[in-house]
This record gives sequence, C-alpha cells and structure tokens, in this order.
Amino acid sequence: MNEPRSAHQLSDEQKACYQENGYLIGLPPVFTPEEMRRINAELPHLLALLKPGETTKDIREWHEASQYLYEICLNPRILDLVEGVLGPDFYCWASNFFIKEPRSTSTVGWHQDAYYWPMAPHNSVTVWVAFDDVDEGNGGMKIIPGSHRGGIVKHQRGTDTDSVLTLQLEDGSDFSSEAAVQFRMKAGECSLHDDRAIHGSQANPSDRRRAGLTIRYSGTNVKNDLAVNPNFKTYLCRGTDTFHHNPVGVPPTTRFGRPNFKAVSKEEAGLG
Ligand SMILES: O=C(O)CCC(=O)C(=O)O
Repeated sequence: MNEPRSAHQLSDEQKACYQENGYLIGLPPVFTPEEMRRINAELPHLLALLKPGETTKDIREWHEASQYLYEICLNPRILDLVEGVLGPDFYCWASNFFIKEPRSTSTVGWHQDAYYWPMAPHNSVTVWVAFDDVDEGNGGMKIIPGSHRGGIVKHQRGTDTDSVLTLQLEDGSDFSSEAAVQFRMKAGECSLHDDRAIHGSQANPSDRRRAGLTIRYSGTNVKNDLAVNPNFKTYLCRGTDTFHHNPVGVPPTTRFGRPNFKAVSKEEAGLG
C-alpha cells in the first residue's frame, strides 16, 4: 500500500474511489476558515471588474490576469489532490465561478463537461472550491456516480430557461437523477470530478449565498483544438510538459485583472 505523505495526497483507496465513481468528496479542507475569510473579503475587488451587463458567469480564465485567482489555482494543497488523479505532469487551463445568490432561480442542467470541451484524450479533472457552506438547501452540486464510465452522451438544447448552460441531458433517457449524490461541503473544502461525470445543480431558494470556483486541470498529454477555443492557455502546475501540444500562458503580474480574449462565442469555444 502506498501511504500518502501529506493530508492532501490521495491514498490508494481514494484514488480507487475516484476511478470507480468519477468524483471525490470528504477531502481535507484546502483553505482554513481564516484563509477563506480573506479570499471572500477580496472577492469584491474581482467582481468590480465586471462590465455593465456581465455576470459572475463571465469571469472565465481570469486567473490569467489576476494573481488573486492564480494563487488559488496553483495552491499546493489543491495540486496535491489533482496529482493523485492526473499523475505527475499536468497543467491548469480554466477557472470560472458558479455563484448563486440567495433566492436565485439559476440552475445548472445535467451535463458532462467533456461534451463542451474540444480536448482529447479524456484526462481532465475539475476542482470545485466551496467559497460558502454548500448543501441541498442552497443548490449544492449533485453527481451521478459511475456516469464517467458510460461514454459521452449527446446533449440537447435545454428547456430549463433558468439553466446557466445551453446544452444539457434529459433525466430518464441516459441516466436517472434518482441515483444522484448530493455534495455537501464547508467553505474551504473542495470536490473533484472527472470531465465525463454527469452533474448539475438546482436553484438556491435559501437566504444563503452558494459560491464555488471551478478550476480545470489536464494531463500534459491533453490537446485542445485551437480552431474551436483559440484563447486556450496552459499553466504547468507539476512536472514537465514533454508534449508541447498547447500554448503556454504567462503568470499575471497584477492582483486583480481580466484577460483580453479574441472574440469568440462561448458556444463556439465549447464552453456552454
Ligand atoms: O456549480 C455548479 O452547480 C455546477 C458546476 C459545474 O457544472 C462544473 O463544475 O462543471
């Protein structure tokens, strides 16, 4: 048995659980309550950069221009968890917020991330960092265990007008939502999920905010199709990139900033 060397290095049992179910929860916190308090206290400085008409969903890949987010994305505790899933050589390529304010009707339809992403092979993991306590009461995420082993399912244009995603899966056709596992986390904890795992979340009828930051990591063997997502940039987190498949980003030099992207619609870029 290979025993973990730190609290955030996955045990063989946790790795096997991830392989079997396509997700991991119940992990040690990646941020202490005090660290989380500071992270939340700084968040308004980032939100202040949103332009009129934009929402928090428009905060995509701002780790490229904002040290505040870059430091979270490259936090060694998070990287230890990711290394347990992807192995020694991986990069970070995306970050975005899923924030449901109190009494928000906003939902996230059932979907597989990999359906949206022009990337191959499948060797990517999402870390969902809880900025608030999340549970069934405020629209915490749900996932279908083992669904990452069923292949990529065709998504359709959704009928749920509150969903923040345009394409989604119909419950009952390719899977049953009755099998879903509800994620419950304290602020400062995180979950991991495979890019093929079916997941989604419901509205937030509570008077508590439900904020999470998703950070996407991929093995260096994963290549993005630049014709579809021309803004794609990688930040090597661990190991070496012997493949050189993708453009490499430059770390940010300002605490709060937003990147200048080539104009491309989110759907064209495969980002929902
Ligand atoms: O935050 C949510 O409710 C959904 C997040 C999600 O879809 C993702 O992490 O890919």
